[in-house]
Amino acid sequence: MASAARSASRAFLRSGSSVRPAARNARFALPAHGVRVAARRGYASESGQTKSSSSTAWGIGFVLAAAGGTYYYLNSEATPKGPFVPTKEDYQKVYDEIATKLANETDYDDGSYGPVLVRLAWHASGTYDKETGTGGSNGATMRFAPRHARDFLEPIKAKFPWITYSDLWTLAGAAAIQELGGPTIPWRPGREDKDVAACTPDGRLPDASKDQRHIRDVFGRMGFDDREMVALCGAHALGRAHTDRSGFEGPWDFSPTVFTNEFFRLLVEEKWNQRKWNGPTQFTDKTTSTLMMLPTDIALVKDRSFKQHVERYAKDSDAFFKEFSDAFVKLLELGVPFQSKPEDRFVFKTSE
Ligand code: CCH
Repeated sequence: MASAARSASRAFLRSGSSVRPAARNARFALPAHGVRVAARRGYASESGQTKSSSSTAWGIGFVLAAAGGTYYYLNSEATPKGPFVPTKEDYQKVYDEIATKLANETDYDDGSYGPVLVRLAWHASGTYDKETGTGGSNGATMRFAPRHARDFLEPIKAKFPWITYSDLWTLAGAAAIQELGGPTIPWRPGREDKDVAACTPDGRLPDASKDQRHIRDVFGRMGFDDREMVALCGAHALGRAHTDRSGFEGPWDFSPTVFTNEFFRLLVEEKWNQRKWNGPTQFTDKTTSTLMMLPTDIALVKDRSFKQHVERYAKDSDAFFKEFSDAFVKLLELGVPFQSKPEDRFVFKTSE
């Protein structure tokens, strides 16, 4: 049944949607990479001490200078040429690399790694606590960054070693939203990678089996209001739940690799029944029984204040795109001590 939704999603993609080529094959066809320790927080291991061994050419190495992650180009005598200060164009190159890889590697899940990259950016950022100023994307301190997303990004980190993991993870989330047909996500660099001591305690991310009070507690702790909470949850238009990850199963709509307001339309227009199965409580649509909603998703229409935004976004895709973009930009910047100003954010060019 879930495969019906998957086929529909691919058909949607094939039907001339603005986005990615259709998937070739089923999900989980990804080669079984081992968990790479370096991907976890290996920033201390890669650059440093790299010296060119070539006596004929200028060797270029990168040295991680101090905890800030500033890279220095070295010549063959290992004399610093000065800090490498990446420009907007350098970050656009990282964006382009992510976009190309997303377009080429369609043999995963519903045909795109985009959704899992969005989830990585959200989880990296969603640990923020406005009272203590702890958590957030600064630090790349996520201990359980999804393996698929990390493995996808590791070659990009290797190609652009000057970018911090925490900048890369958030940039990838912004790129995925744009590449999957969503709104522009202005983004700026400035996150540093930190070591394990900066990890926040577990339990800061939301628990899908809970209700509206829990959503308000968790997102309120990050500093979001009701409108922003609902807008952010609209990211569930993308991707699916996996029994081997969260225990839940299935996509939220028929086009899980295209960013739309379908999540809200279906929440309002479809009838959602509790699924009878040997798994955690989740809901399934009456019409096809192929889609799903989490208890926290259903809480968005049970709560009066949340529901008014769900209904608004269901009717007005432009409003959703705009308000999602604003809230997602805010999410990715929580707790980051930027040197730059909000008006200095980069607007990346989406691939053709
Ligand atoms: Fe989410 N999310 N999310 N979510 N999420 C899951 C998957 C995705 C909750 C629970 C889950 C946001 C908010 C919430 C994505 C983006 C966002 C899954 C299935 C659960 C469970 C994981 C699995 O099994 O693979 C809960 C609870 C909340 C809030 O209360 C927010 C905010 C965002 C982004 C802005 C995306 C994308 C996915 C799909 C991932 C994939 O692998 O396809």
